[in-house]
Amino acid sequence: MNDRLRLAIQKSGRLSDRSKDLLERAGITLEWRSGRLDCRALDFPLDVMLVRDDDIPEYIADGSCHLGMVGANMLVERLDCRGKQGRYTTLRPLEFGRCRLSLAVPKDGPLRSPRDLNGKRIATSYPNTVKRYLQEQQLEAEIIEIAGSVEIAPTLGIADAICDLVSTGGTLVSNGLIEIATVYSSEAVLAKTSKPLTPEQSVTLDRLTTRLAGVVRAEKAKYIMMNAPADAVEVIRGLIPGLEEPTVMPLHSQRNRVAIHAVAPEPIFWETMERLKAAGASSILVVPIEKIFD
Ligand code: PRT
Ligand code: ZN
Repeated sequence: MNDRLRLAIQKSGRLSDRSKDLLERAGITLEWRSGRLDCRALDFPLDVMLVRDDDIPEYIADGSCHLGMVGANMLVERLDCRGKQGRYTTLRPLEFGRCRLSLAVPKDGPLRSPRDLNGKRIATSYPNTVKRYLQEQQLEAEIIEIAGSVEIAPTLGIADAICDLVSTGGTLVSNGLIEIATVYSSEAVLAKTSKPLTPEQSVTLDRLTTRLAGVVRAEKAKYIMMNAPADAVEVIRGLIPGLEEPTVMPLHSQRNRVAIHAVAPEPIFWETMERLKAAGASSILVVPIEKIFD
């Protein structure tokens, strides 16, 4: 069968639940059988492979998987920094798995900036990305490659600094480390192989990306409705970030007021609601959107 697409997602870890959830919300039913690392979608020409996140970039690059949901950090480390950036394209960010690859040093030590790392040792699981950063910054430091628990390296005396992923920053604090520079900002993305797809697979890919885009955009977007003075419509449009054409309808009983309905692409915060009210809006409703299909 050459019409089915093969998608790699992380088997277990920080990205796996969100990846499965996205597929499910895109209307793709997967029946996971215990012990099996591949799964055929029941109602869509898609097969999903459960693998380690480290392996996803190479599967995409060699075309053994057409698609992958993976941290952009991993694509940079495994492909871009090895001159293989042409082997894939990033189709879209997935709005989860946000983190940054940061340089960190002992809080109580003498190192304070990337310049101080000249001649020092940096422990990391991202040696290629760190090497590229050092070259760009014209710094010379020794890279100590460690598979995991990188934060312990300075305490063990095997490195002077670390370069690791940070999300809340809690792990750095617990290990007496502070960030001194961001090397790369990352989030999970949908990436596609550069190897050619069959016409059937291309059609499936279009359907899949449209659905995923609909789910990802809907997650952030809100539907907002309110009544407002007719002459405040332009002010109100300016108060809602990214708002495109709102629908403006006359109110049956109040001639100088209108109903405004619109899709807001970003979340609506309480501060915005307060500003809308100050501009004369009333009965402001903000409701979640399940899917967007353009
Ligand atoms: O078994 P497998 O190889 O598939 O999984 P893994 O253990 O290597 O990866 P996993 O699940 O930890 O991470 C997968 C991806 O999640 C990463 O490649 C990133 O794209 C993304 N991600 C987002 C993170 C984090 N946030 C994160 N905080 N990956 C790892 N961390 C770790 C970090 O290494 C550090 O140890 O969490 C710790 C720091 O967290 P905070 O919140 O204390 O700052
Ligand atoms: Zn991994």
